[in-house]
Amino acid sequence: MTTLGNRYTGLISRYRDRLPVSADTRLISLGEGNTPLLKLKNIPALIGKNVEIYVKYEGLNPTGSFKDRGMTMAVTKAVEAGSKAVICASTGNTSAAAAAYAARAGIKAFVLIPEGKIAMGKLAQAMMYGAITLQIRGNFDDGMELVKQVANEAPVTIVNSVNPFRLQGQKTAAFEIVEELGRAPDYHCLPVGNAGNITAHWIGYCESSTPIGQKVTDSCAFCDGDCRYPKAPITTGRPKMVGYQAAGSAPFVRGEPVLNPETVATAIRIGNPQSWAQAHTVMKESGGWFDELADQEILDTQRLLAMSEGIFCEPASAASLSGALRDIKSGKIPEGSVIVCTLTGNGLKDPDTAIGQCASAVLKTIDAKLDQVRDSILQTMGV
Ligand code: AN7
Repeated sequence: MTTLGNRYTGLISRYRDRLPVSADTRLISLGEGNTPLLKLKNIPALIGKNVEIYVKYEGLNPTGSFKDRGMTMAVTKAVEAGSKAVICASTGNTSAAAAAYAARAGIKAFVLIPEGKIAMGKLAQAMMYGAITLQIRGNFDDGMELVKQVANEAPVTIVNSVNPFRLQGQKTAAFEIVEELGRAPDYHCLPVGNAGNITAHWIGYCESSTPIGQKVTDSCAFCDGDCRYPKAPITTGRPKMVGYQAAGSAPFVRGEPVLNPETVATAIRIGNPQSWAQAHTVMKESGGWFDELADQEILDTQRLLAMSEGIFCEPASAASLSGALRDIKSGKIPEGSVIVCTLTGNGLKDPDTAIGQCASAVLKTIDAKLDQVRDSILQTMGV
């Protein structure tokens, strides 16, 4: 089959030489990746610090989150292996992505989601893309255990990030950043749930900076000391990786699993992270750290980003910037630093939480009369 012109056709085609696919692998893609790396213009001045902050806006992926990067690989490899169905447990975004890529591939998707605890947009996506959507009376961690067990008893491929192809797809975000900046950032901040994404980014940064033939990182399931997918390094630097959790679901900060995780940032309402060991390796190798944020800090930053930069991310995503701003203010992240924060998901995913925060402040009801509209404008502008 030929393709017309010079279209962008997704991250596997772009990074084919650094991903575990062969020339005749049928690629399942929705044009994911290639997301904007936006430099914040107003927030650094607001906090009075001389730093360069970039946000990687992963909410502009086809299903509205970074999960598409991993899912294009996971579903491509599932189809290559002859699988007819994929399954995942999810706090919402993984289920949306699994459902969409399965639809694209023409196979079935089964998704287990915690009843009442996923954002409305994500539920709409899973249903609309035609996934068999099983709401469980339990949380993500319960769902994850069930998925692992049922995969032994039914012909389904797990597409949670325990599937190593997921991390291979997600590592490409680091490639894009290094290529665009011409160097690695000094700090890379992410929200952490299962810690798959922070691990994947570290793999990507390491592959971008490891001479051919050397071991890339202990976090990579494909790296056995003689990496199967080497590529000439394009930079020598690597960032410190910083992972932020919601205080009510912060197993990495507690040092042990959290039994009943709670947070308004439902995407990261995870108490028993699947990439526990890898994430600790990432911290050791990169010199980074984990920290936690109160729900209110996360929401305040979500709103600050929307109002002062015009960028709308979901609550979980705001944890990366929220933590970064706190650590910049305290000096833990020093002035002069180049910082990248991943905005993992689109703000439109969770309209209820957004409206709940702003309604009384910015939503006014008036009659459909010229004078009332005019007065509202004049009052607001102080004229
Ligand atoms: C917006 O969808 O785990 O640390 O089931 O949706 O790699 O788990 C979502 C995770 C951050 C955390 N931000 O990433 C799921 C799910 C958003 C997310 C994370 C998620 P990991």
